[in-house]
Amino acid sequence: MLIRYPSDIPPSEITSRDHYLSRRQWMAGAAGLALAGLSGRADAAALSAVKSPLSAMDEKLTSKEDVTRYNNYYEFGVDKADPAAHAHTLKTTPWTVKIDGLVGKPAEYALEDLIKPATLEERIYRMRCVEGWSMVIPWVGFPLADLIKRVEPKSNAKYLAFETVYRPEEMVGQRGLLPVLNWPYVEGLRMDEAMHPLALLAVGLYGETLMNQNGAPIRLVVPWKYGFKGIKSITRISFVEKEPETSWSQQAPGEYGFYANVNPAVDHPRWSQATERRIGEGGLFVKRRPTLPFNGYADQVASLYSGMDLRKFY
Ligand SMILES: Nc1nc2c(c(=O)[nH]1)N[C@H]1C(S)=C(S)[C@@H](COP(=O)(O)O)O[C@H]1N2
Ligand SMILES: [Mo]
Repeated sequence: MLIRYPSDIPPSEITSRDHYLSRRQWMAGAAGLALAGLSGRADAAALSAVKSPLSAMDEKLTSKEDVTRYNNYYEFGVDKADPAAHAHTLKTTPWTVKIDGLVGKPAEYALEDLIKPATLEERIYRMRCVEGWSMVIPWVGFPLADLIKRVEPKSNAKYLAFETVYRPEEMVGQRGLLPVLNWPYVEGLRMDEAMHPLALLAVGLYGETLMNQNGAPIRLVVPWKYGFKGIKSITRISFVEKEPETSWSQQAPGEYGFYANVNPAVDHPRWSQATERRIGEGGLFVKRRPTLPFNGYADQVASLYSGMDLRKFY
């Protein structure tokens, strides 16, 4: 996000989706659990999910095309079209997530075993990127809090540290001599943020398993924070005592903080955060929308930060 401001992808740059999207195979092993089975398409599997009262009901969904072709996933390149073009090289079967640190049940968990006990929900959330654009995405996932409770955190576990897979041989953007970020991509949440019912581990969107460009097979979604907190393709979650490092604040500490709550009153040093462009609302005369405190989730989350100076803890 430091690099450039790509415009919308011209249709001529969009390659056939079926051509490069990888087959979702982990579903086969997990079928019959919370899952409806294969959809018959080569690249994704249908997921059954219950509707959630936590969904934003009054928003028009961003098209699936935009959600899956206009992405930030720097492990596959810095242009918005790069992840859709290059992410098929990531092998997501089998997949494990290492859970370690201050927990009663540390282990290297198979993805299926993390999903099996969960009830998958559809959660329609606004997503606001720190670059000044937004989308509305129907995720499928389960509350991060459910997973946290299952692994029995110790009382001195104050934060969660997340890590994306590090596989330069499968991720073209991790191979450069001048890395854009310190790989692997890392993120973190305070324990009370992680336990908040809105914090979601997503395994799908639009009723199907995640495509690689959206962070398959499992990624974080924290709708009241800037999009970069939503770390993709998670391989490790550590329970720790101290605030963990995060990739974007390592890269530019004056521009990206640990908290990264959506806040129209605190501008990025190089641009305003007061308004946003909703992806898909094209046209010459379409106005930018006002950005809402905590991305419109203030009623639910503002109390997490009472007494904190949000200009200091941006
Ligand atoms: N591992 C990893 N996770 C990441 C990113 C990234 O570059 N690498 N980009 C972040 C940013 S800036 C945004 S806005 C969202 C975009 O998610 P989407 O492409 O699924 O819409 O993913 C976030 N998660
Ligand atoms: Mo972002």
